[in-house]
Amino acid sequence: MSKQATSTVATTCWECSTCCGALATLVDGRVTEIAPNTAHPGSAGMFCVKGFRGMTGVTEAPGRLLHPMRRVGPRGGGQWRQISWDAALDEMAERLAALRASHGPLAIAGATSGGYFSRSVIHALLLRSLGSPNWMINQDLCGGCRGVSDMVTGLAIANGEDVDGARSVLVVGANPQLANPVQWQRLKLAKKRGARIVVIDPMSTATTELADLWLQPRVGTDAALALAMINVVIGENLHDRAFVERWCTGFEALAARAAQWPVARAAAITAVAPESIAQAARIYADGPATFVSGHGIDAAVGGVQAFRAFHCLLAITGNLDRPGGNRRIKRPAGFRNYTDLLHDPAFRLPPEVEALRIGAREYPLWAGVDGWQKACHNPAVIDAILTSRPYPVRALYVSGVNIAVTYPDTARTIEAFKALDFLAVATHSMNPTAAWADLVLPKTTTLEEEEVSLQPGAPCLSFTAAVVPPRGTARSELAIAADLLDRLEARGAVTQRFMPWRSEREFSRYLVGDSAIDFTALVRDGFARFTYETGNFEAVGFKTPSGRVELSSSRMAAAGLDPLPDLVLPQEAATDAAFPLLLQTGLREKAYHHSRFRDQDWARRISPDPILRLHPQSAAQHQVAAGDWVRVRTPRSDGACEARVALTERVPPGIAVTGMGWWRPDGAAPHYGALEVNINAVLSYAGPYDTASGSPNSRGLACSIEKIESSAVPGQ
Ligand SMILES: Nc1nc2c(c(=O)[nH]1)N[C@H]1C(S)=C(S)[C@@H](COP(=O)(O)OP(=O)(O)OC[C@H]3O[C@@H](n4cnc5c(=O)[nH]c(N)nc54)[C@H](O)[C@@H]3O)O[C@H]1N2
Ligand SMILES: Nc1nc2c(c(=O)[nH]1)N[C@H]1C(S)=C(S)[C@@H](COP(=O)(O)OP(=O)(O)OC[C@H]3O[C@@H](n4cnc5c(=O)[nH]c(N)nc54)[C@H](O)[C@@H]3O)O[C@H]1N2
Ligand code: SF4
Ligand SMILES: [Mo]
Repeated sequence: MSKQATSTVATTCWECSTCCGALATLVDGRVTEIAPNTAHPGSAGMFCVKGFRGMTGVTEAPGRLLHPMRRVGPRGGGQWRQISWDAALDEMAERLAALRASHGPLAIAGATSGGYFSRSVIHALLLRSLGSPNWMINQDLCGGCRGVSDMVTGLAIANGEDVDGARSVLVVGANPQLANPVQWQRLKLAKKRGARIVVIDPMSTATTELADLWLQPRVGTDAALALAMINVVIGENLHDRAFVERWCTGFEALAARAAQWPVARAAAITAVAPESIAQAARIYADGPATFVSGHGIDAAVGGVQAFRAFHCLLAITGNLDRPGGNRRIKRPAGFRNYTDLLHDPAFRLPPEVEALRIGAREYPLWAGVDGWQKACHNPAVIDAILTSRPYPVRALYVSGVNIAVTYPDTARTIEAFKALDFLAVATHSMNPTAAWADLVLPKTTTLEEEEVSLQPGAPCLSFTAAVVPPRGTARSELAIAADLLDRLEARGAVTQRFMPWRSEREFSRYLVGDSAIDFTALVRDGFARFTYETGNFEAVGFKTPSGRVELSSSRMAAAGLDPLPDLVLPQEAATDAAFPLLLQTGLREKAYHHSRFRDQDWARRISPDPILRLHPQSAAQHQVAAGDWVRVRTPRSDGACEARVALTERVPPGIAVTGMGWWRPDGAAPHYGALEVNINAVLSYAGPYDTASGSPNSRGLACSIEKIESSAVPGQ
């Protein structure tokens, strides 16, 4: 018997943004086990099924795309021919160069998931190299409201919560039990050691069960709670006067705005008892307190204002950048985080070109020259493809995002695909987005690509190792971009090469730079700690026009928006008798990350069908029972989405709660179920939008349900 070669490689799981430290065991070059890295300062040994099964599941999937594919026949016709990388990249360069010459660089756009990933930043730099500022990220749907509020208030915390050091924890619109096992564990430990936990959520969850105090507001009314809490804090003199005087501007104005929100008014709007609001304020003010926020108050009209209200509460109670509060993001001296490159003048197009980014005029804090991540307003790009307004967009390169499933209004996204002159999609496997491409490029997975990332919460740097060589001919974003840029340069189609690196290792070394981080140790351990000082406001100031925390935001005012936080209702209520329920989308499922893992047996066993959760009372009213299939519709779209009813008293009567990301890998091309079981098929991307971030509402929408026969269900 030959001796087997066994080794263990430290890496990071990127199957969700928790970024747990992981250890991959290899036997004869094959990954046999993925386990948590207990030494990792961020995840401290926590992990989940997506890490255990998902990373290898995606990498080794039988349906994995191993070679570039070229469309044969009509777009979306499901006919493909395998081609070489040389042929694929030559064709892509040729098509992009031609469209750039005929329509200008602005006619070329890109879509990727978000600034979280280095590969997304590489994608942005590729587009900028072509001269195009038109880069779409999905963060208008994820964390963007938080990001814009954080930026204009000047906190620079992202989330930065220090649950371990907190005396009280305020959880708003987050359910870490499903979404973030590391945070969930930390919350449970905090509870055990006596920290008080306040949770704001319209629905009962495992997290609300952990709470000492649960506030159950009406959907989309959180800003009223936060303003009333500010009013209690100021009225009872519980704020941190020293911090406010030294580091904040606009306190008087904030106090005046909050004074408009006595608890009784907030109670009437939110349906939370006035004494509970006051109690929540007192608990939070008795810090150090940390603010744990989630998707429940993001991705909605009024999301930025809701976050502003909580961020102001955080600042006036002095919970900024102190142990047990919310830490500001810090980096080791000399280290560059890849997200920094988006803002670094050395990697920027001229301001007059950036000002032409789609959405820059309407949403300057999002898409403008000084916008949050300098990304487009996505629905406006879809419109530009379909209407040529404000100017034509003719080519799209989509990479590492499944926008046919994860953007609202699936039918319109698909119409846009059809209207393009050229669509390239980089992906691991065929999906409802890639199905419409002219060229499909096979991408490396998290087990096959390298990355150095900053984990501000830990705080540490994390290393993601290329644990195994790419399967087939899969390539990383960086490798694709480098080779494509060579070809574009040869065709005179490059404005300036903003992506000079030739390998992921070269890029990693560039990021680590001349910092004191020991690169070899970082690679060996999978992480590197760095010294972290809190409260050093003198040394590291606030990135606002005033150099202070702006409770009244001059940047909001300059954008023509309310400088003070206020309640902005989602503007949608179930008043139409034909659409009597309120729809909540995006409930997290343990086995899936949005549209990922849908082809994996382990995940389908855990969660075989899309589920619509109803209170038993609502089910009785609509004459449906547990296990029935229903079709969901909204007045905002012609689409429909099928799901299976589950009954639970966790959901209040009148509300229908579902997940997202459903499609059927074994369904018929080109939709693969994206128009049948995908909740975004019934959502609209046509507004209303948050006035600062441009986010649409992904919950709180009027909907109807209609029972359908199971024979109508595809795949049954
Ligand atoms: N297993 C798994 N984990 C994931 C993901 C996944 O797909 N699967 N996705 C990851 C990603 S990208 C994200 S963004 C995170 C999101 O994870 P979280 O930030 O935890 O957000 P959600 O789970 O969407 O929603 C949290 C809670 O918000 C509540 N909520 C809904 N509307 C409101 C409201 O108006 N006010 C308040 N206060 N609460 C409201 C919901 O009832 C829900 O309990 O999860 C990450 N983790
Ligand atoms: N209606 C509604 N819509 C929503 C939401 C909602 O709550 N309701 N939630 C929103 C949120 S929070 C988010 S984050 C978005 C998510 O939207 P997406 O980013 O589209 O979500 P995913 O399905 O996780 O990832 C899409 C693709 O990423 C690629 N990918 C995955 N892992 C890797 C990897 O390790 N390496 C590489 N190179 N590529 C990889 C795969 O090609 C995969 O198909 O959806 C948003 N859409
Ligand atoms: S929570 Fe799960 S999917 Fe997310 S990084 Fe950790 S192990 Fe991976
Ligand atoms: Mo997200």
